Amino acid sequence: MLAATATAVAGGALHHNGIASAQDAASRPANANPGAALPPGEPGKDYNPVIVPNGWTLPYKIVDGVKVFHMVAEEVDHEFAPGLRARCWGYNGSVHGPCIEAVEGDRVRFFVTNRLGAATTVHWHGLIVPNGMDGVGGLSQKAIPPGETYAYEFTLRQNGTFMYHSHHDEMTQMGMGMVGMIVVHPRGVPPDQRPDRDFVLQTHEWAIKVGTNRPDPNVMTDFNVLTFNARAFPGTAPLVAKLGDKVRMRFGNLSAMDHHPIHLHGYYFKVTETDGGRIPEAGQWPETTVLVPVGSTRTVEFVADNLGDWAMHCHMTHHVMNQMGHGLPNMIGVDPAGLDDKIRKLLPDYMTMGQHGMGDMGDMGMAVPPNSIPMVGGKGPHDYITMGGMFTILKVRETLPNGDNADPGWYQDKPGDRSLPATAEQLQANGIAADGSTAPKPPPGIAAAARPKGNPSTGPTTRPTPAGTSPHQH
Ligand SMILES: [Cu+2]
Repeated sequence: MLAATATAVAGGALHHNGIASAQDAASRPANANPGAALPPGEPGKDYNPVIVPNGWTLPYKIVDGVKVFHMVAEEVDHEFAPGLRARCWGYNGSVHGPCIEAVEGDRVRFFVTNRLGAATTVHWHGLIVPNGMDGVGGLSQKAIPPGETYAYEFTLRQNGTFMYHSHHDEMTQMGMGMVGMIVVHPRGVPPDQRPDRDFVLQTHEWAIKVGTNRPDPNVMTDFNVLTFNARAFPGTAPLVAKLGDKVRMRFGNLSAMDHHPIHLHGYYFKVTETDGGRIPEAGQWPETTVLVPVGSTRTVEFVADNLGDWAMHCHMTHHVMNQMGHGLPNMIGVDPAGLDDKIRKLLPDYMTMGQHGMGDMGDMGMAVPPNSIPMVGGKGPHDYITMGGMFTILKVRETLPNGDNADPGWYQDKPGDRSLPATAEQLQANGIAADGSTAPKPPPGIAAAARPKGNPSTGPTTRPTPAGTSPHQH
């Protein structure tokens, strides 16, 4: 695991505030002048720049020792995945806005130009800033009118993972995409203690009705496009790492209504950071799924010591589906034979779908309506991948022949390391009947009662009570 950077940071306690300062006092060296800015931190020298899959980092210039950024709020024609575009609101021509990367102690100045038709602000979510720089429309400033440029300026007194977003008509503006990530690196971390791969991923949810080309920010529950960095699988770029790399992943969530439990296969990781700061090493707990609540960031770290193509996705199963069809009737188990014949008299191409689930929906090659994508899927090395939405792949390789962050292609596993059809010899040697008849069955009392003859849907709803129990003890 990575060194606990909080203790290694010179000037790591540029701010003190309430209970936190008492708790942190022992581990965070005090700075004599909490408001003082330090010389601008430099990439390479002070930090290893982050990787933003499908995104980018906003360049800055230095004017009189201040890092100067220029953000432009504007409409953006954005592609969520090949085949699905929408007119969103973002920053500097991208959705979401670019990642802002700086170093603790930096003095930063943001010019925000509003090219939207509506007033807007930028709020620096999680950053400790002077009240008038907090970006809450009406409360801490006048919202930036269309066509105008406002300036924000403050000193970064923390390190960690934060976010920015519009804080004016939030439901509309954030629902249209006006969010982004902020990474503030600590100072004084030796290069060998920094992560080799420092990924930034922002989760979001959108409602883009099939046939439309704008997100609907008024929707409260029916989100149908779920994204990492505003891309839905198969539109998500893989996360590439080299065997042995120290990997950090920073997740932020500014979805309207949903928390996202992000699950990584092939690894366990430690949760090392929230948007409140670095978690002391003794408190970093191991997990395979990290819940990223709305309005929060979570950072996880691990060493990439397991080769392969590893799925990483939100574990809410409706969040790994794409558009179309969440309002479908439940067809699981339906025998459509007679129905299809009747309907084909009216609609010659008609075919009932979904009686075996949604797994076949992607690779049937069905035409989908204009500007929409199949509910699931992209081509995988062995079969169709029946996932969509908030799904991506961590690719860990011994060598990266295509370059550092380029997709190395599909993983070539070793003979014997992949699930294959069982051979007759295997089945016989292990005493397994391929029809399932030799498989263990539940003990009496657990097994379901045999179905009564006749119409299964009108059979008795009560089950036999196991000996010695009453029905209320189930
Ligand atoms: Cu989710």
